[in-house]
Amino acid sequence: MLRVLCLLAVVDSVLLLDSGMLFPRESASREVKELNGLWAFRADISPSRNQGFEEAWYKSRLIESGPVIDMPVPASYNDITQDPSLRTFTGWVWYEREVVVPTRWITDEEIRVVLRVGSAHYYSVVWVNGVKVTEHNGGHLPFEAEIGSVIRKDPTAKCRITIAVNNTLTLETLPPGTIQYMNDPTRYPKGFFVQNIFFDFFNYAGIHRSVLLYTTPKAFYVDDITVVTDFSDNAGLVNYKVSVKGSAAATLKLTLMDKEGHCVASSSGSVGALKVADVKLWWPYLMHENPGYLYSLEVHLTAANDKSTSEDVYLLPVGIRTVKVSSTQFLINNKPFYFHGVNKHEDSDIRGKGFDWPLIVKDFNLMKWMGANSFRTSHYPYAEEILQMCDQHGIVVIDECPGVGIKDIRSFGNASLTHHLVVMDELVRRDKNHPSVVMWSVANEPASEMPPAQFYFKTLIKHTKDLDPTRPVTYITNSNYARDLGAPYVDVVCVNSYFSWYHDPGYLEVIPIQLNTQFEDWYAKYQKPIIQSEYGADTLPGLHNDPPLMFTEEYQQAVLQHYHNVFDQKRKHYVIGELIWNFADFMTVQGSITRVVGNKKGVFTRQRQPKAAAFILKERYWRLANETGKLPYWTNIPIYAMKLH
Ligand code: BDP
Repeated sequence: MLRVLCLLAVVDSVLLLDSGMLFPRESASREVKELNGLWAFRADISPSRNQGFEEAWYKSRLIESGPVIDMPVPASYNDITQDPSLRTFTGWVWYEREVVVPTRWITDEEIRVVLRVGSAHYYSVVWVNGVKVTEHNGGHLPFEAEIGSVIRKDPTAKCRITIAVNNTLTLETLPPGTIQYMNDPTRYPKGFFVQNIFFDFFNYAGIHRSVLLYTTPKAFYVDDITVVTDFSDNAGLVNYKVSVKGSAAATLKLTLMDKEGHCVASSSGSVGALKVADVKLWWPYLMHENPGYLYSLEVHLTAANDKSTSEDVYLLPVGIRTVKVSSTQFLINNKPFYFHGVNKHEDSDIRGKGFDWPLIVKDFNLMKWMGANSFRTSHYPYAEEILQMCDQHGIVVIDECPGVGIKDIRSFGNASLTHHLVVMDELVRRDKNHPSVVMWSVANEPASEMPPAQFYFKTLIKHTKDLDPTRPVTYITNSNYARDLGAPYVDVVCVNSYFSWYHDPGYLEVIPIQLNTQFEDWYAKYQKPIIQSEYGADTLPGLHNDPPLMFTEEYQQAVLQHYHNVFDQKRKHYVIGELIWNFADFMTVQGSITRVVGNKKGVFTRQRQPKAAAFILKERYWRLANETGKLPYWTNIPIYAMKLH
């Protein structure tokens, strides 16, 4: 009983924001309408970038205030046209689309109609039929607005949705940046300015994820669900809390179903625990013959008056598993888990950071092909559909917020910290129910040796733990173990290092000693498990040299092998994972002469073709899986992967 009460307290602590952000799913009471496709688009190229607001472009059709072009949604706008100024545009761009809303959604006052944007980078303002319905600060998380009252004002009118998006990064955005005006007329054209950034990927912008309309009942609806799972022996436990919005007195019924649709537990009331006999746990890929097992939690709200009965139904996939950290191990379901995986980016040709199913499925096939059991969402939250795939396939995720490039001391100020806390609220609210998410990462390579970093990370990490006491929290460091001021607060030390690349370039022989020292130093100081969260080398596919020279395929292979030798020593003790930088080549700014049309540290090209290093990782990861996962007769191993065994 005490255990149940403790977990219920955990469930309770997550709900700090005033509404939920459940992924829109169709059900008996909910409909979803995708608004993806071609939208009208115009960049505001006025020197102030403010013409759109001054002239209120949202008040009428966009084409009436100037020329428009076709823009696909979802996609970054940067690589869609031949216009170099749009590629690097900084400021407001305007999107617009007219939508046919089903008549019933308008005439039936009992329907709640919600407009949802999966993500738009960075700051967004949204109007419906010229009426502002919401704005959102932040480029990687969803936001929504109820629009029923606006579209009901004139039921005969089309529903015109206008979204203005501004990609400007400042010292208080996440990631941070600065705008620098170049005022010397002898060197720069009039009004010339640049967007400085402190991170190593292209600042793609636009509407990056799906725009949807969805419905729920209006009188009452399921606003949020939090589940926290546990098990003991054969019994699983799903502690839940459902938050209901609306005025009607409704009855809540919960049913947990297995994969075959059989009810395995049921309950009523907004807070409680479901007990599952003969539980099938959620296991990572390659750790069990049946990974990614998901139950389905049906949350059913009903209310009746003298005339009718109404209901709201929401189905949440639930994986039952636990996560724990000791001083030397990362435990999933009380068994040691070793991360052998990748760091990724949301990045591809033409669509930039735009959501794309073919790309996502291809990436999952590649990760499973190479035996990767995990990835980090470097350096920002990825699309929810990606996490859903991870849940289903058992791919373990370190979920990172966009706190990348916090290098300027002014980005440790109050305004930055406050925004960072809100972003963590939004991230945890969105991703808390994914069994695949096993750890939060609050930042990547901040200037954690600067004095204000101590208070900043202490506060941020504590806040994240308060939001979700069930998952460990980390940030990714590349600073010296002796000077890192945030490390005392993390649960797992995640270190990036590029020996023989940025340090001692070309000298492969330094890797064993430097990597060994790195691990020994960090462990001696903190006695916390360590993940090598990045390592790698830029490599041009098809470039060869033996003995290995930097940028050749041979050099990337050699770097990996040198690192792996040390990992194999240390993983017997306290090293709990290795994540290659990077899964695939990705686009960067032109500002650095160390980048030739992007960062080439991928083990796959940007088009997802393997470099030689991909085969080294494949062999290693399957070997590691066989050592730790007991899977000789793994049923899902495709024929091509079987050959290795
Ligand atoms: C690391 C950063 C990552 C970079 C990588 C590199 O975390 O974003 O892309 O270096 O330089 O320090 O390739």
